[in-house]
Amino acid sequence: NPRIAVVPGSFDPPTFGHLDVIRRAAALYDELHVLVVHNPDKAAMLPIAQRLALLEQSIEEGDVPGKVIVGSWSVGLLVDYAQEVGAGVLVKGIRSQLDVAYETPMAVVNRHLAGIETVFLLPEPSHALVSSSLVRQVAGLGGDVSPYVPPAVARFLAKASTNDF
Ligand code: COD
Repeated sequence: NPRIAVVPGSFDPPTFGHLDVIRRAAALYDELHVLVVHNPDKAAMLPIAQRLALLEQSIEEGDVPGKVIVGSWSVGLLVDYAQEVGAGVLVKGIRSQLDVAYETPMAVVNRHLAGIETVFLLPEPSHALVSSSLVRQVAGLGGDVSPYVPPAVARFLAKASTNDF
């Protein structure tokens, strides 16, 4: 049986932190579904379709090895998607105690709901401080975000900085 995992996130926008988790998860599983999920707790900057396009470009430009499928999910439980594609594992990145506190109850619920395990990866230290919210803030104020995001995202944000999203 192929080992299939889902890497869910808001990816608003994708960052080097995300790409690090995706690349390392891709090395652990036969098939990886990177899934843009609407997070009702967060006010979005980019529409889902734009995040999908930027993720696809970032994964391609980043030469992520293995079978990586990019998709989005906005109706129903995340574990419904996982079961639909035959994934037994969710992979998430843990930057700090805050991430542990946020992810722990979801991991327990997802295991109870569907027997889906959550695997946590610790970030590469050089990317551990990067977050989409930081990138949104710097980009919104006209700053250079290229140290924090893949080139495709940096290009998009530089072009979009004079417009509204
Ligand atoms: N280094 C390492 N990991 C990172 C970094 C970094 N610099 N930045 C982000 N990450 C990790 C995050 O910890 C997370 O694991 C992932 O990358 C995505 O991060 P974000 O910020 O893009 O996405 P979130 O945290 O807003 O996404 C949360 C989900 C939408 C995935 C979450 O809310 C979820 O799992 N929802 C499930 C909905 C559901 O089914 N609910 C019912 C049962 S709980």
